[in-house]
Amino acid sequence: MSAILQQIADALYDGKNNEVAALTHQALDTGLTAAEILDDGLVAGMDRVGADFKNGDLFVPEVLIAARAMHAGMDILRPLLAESDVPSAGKVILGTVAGDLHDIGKNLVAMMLEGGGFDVVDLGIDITPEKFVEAVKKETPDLVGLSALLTTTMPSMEKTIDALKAAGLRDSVKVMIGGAPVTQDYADNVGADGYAADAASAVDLARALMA
Ligand code: B1M
Repeated sequence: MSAILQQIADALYDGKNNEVAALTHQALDTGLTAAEILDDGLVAGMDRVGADFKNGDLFVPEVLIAARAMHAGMDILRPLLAESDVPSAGKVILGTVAGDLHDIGKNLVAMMLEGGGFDVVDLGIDITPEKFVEAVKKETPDLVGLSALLTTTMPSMEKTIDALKAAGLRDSVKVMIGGAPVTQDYADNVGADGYAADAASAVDLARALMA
């Protein structure tokens, strides 16, 4: 990997957004493509953030700061990527389920997925099954991600999956779920395609579901 891409990954890991922006411009000036800078600079840096978050070496504030640095680079690359038709890793619709207002974890998942090269449509909080169904019809995503933080709102996950079935959309998407009270057993019981315990694992899971 070229030295400048390594520098971008390092600066992103350290949350240095101005440095990431300057290095991204510099990398473009040296002739590297937007796709190379995305994959081997920004995504590589965010993958390291994800791995260290998963193993407890980084915490939520550091991940948020790194995500801000990733956005500084993405803002420069986005128009170039749109022009060059670089395929995304996949399109994900994400939301916190009906009745639930918690979004800190869901936002982290969104940022990490973006850092992993996915297009993310974040529907927000308190999203009813009907709104998920509408969004799947409109956006035709590859994946639907459901987040819940309350034991009382976990049943909204099953209701959302049932609504996708009733609308004839279940086979067109993979459904991944997560949130503090959610478990793999629960995911199996409600017929989700996968469960992730944290934001970094959500990226691994999304990649596996796309494979
Ligand atoms: Co609430 N709350 N809260 N709260 N709150 C909890 C969740 C609670 C455990 C606190 C407690 O009692 N100890 C408890 C739930 C108990 C239960 O159901 N078993 C609780 C309660 C009861 C409530 C209210 C009912 C309180 C009340 O009003 N009486 C109320 C409910 C409101 C509602 O939603 N309808 C309420 C309200 C709130 C605030 C609004 C004040 C605020 C939310 C602010 C916000 O999100 N914008 C809040 C907060 C902050 C919390 C705690 C303190 C922190 C949650 C959090 O952000 N964690 C929480 C207690 C705790 O966890 N210590 C608590 C950090 C975040 C990074 O982690 O969200 O787990 P987490 O996300 C992780 C993983 O779970 C995973 O990845 C993330 C990053 O690694 N993940 C996914 C999440 N979504 C995923 C999706 C995926 C994959 C992975 O795939 C799609």
